[in-house]
Amino acid sequence: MRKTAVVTGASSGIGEATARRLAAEGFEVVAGARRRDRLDRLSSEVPSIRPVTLDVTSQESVDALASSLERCDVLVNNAGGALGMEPVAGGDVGDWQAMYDTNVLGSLRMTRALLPELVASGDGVLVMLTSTAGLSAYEGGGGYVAAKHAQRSMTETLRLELVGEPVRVVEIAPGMVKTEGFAVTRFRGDEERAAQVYEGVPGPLSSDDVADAIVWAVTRPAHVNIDRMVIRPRAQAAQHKVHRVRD
Ligand code: NJP
Repeated sequence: MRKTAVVTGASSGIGEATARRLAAEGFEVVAGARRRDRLDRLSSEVPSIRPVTLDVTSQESVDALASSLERCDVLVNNAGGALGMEPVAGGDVGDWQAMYDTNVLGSLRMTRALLPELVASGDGVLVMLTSTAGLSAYEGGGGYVAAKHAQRSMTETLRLELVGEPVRVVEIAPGMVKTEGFAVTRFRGDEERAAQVYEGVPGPLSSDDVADAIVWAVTRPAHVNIDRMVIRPRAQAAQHKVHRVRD
């Protein structure tokens, strides 16, 4: 039976690119997200990708996905993102809760649901999409910085707790990635404001750059655990040290 990989947040950006690359590597891919129309399009292009409607903030939805699986060898906890750029003093409690629910608790729900299958596979790989926002703070990072720090801590704790089990725990922490959704979601659909994030940056990372790293980490030999990979564009030396070309 072919190995199965589950990718959350596979309807756009890094998740979609990862689903495509894992399928090209020979995995059966279960692609989960809320926007089913986009998943259906992806699946019609790549038949080894199975679309599943998934909301990682709903236990019921996560359980439904888990019970539809015959096996799970790889879980990529990618669903997530940022909301707003207000300073902490003006932080919106609802936004902070939503970011925690998706990035942290969403990863927890998926991990709890699929860990038995990952262990049973004999060589499971759990990938957490964190962020360089989980490594250092930046002004306006607010609830996103807090959530990604929490997700990173959860990843480290899990690796300690799983030592001796046949499961690798891999953290991928990207810097600036120009994806379809990330900045648009952060600025609530304001495309102009979203475009400014990448303005003048010669070569932000693409979704495919990050997917490439994920698939590389997943396809190392079973005894090789890539603990954390930090990937930034050459033009980004630190969270807020970004080279921009102005005309
Ligand atoms: O963003 P985007 P990225 N249940 O908006 C899904 C991290 N990251 O690829 O449900 C299930 O294109 C959503 O699907 P839908 C970032 O924090 C990024 O850039 O249909 N799925 C979509 O497929 C995140 O963890 C950057 O709306 C849910 C996907 O998530 C990951 O990379 C930098 C969901 C988001 O795709 C992918 O982000 C960095 C839910 N409740 C870390 N809510 C960057 N782009 O610069 C959302 O350091 N999704």
